[in-house]
Amino acid sequence: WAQDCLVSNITVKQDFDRMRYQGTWYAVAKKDPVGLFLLDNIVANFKVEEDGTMTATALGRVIILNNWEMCANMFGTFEDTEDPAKFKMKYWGAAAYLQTGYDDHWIIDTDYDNYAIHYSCRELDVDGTCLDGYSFIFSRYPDGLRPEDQRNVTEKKQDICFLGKYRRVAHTGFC
Ligand code: ODT
Repeated sequence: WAQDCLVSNITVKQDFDRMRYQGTWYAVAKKDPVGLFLLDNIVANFKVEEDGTMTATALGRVIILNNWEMCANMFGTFEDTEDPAKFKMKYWGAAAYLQTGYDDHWIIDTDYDNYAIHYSCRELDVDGTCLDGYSFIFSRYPDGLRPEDQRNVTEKKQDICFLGKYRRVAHTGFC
């Protein structure tokens, strides 16, 4: 099949269930955006609040002001859209010098128990492809994906036109 890489053609998880998505996810790979922020040791924790809102916290190693290495403590709230797997994520840091923003947050695929593929396009190109975006591959286990999930994850990386653009995310215990 021919791949057009149009952001509007990217498919996301059908009937996404935020309740089952809760809990800890370890980033095992990341496609960076322009001006990357979270470097490694990235762990996200999702929660559904009593009013049904999805929220998350994330830890990750960052380098602030060129040379100051620290563990960033980040918070996010997710606004619902008409698609249950597409959110708008408002995020901020525990400290004022950390990044804040408002990004798309799409769950491309997940089986809830083992792996998840996240996608965010920050800037659309004039042709409808993504000019600046980022993506996380999450695992429920810090040491990586199960072999049986790897083929599907590779396929999804291709579907979102980020295949070959990921780097491994190390978990060394820094955060
Ligand atoms: O690291 C980058 O270069 C871009 C990502 C910055 C966004 C980090 C904000 C995290 C806010 C807390 C939410 C956690 C959910 C994480 C799930 C996926 C990654 C945004």
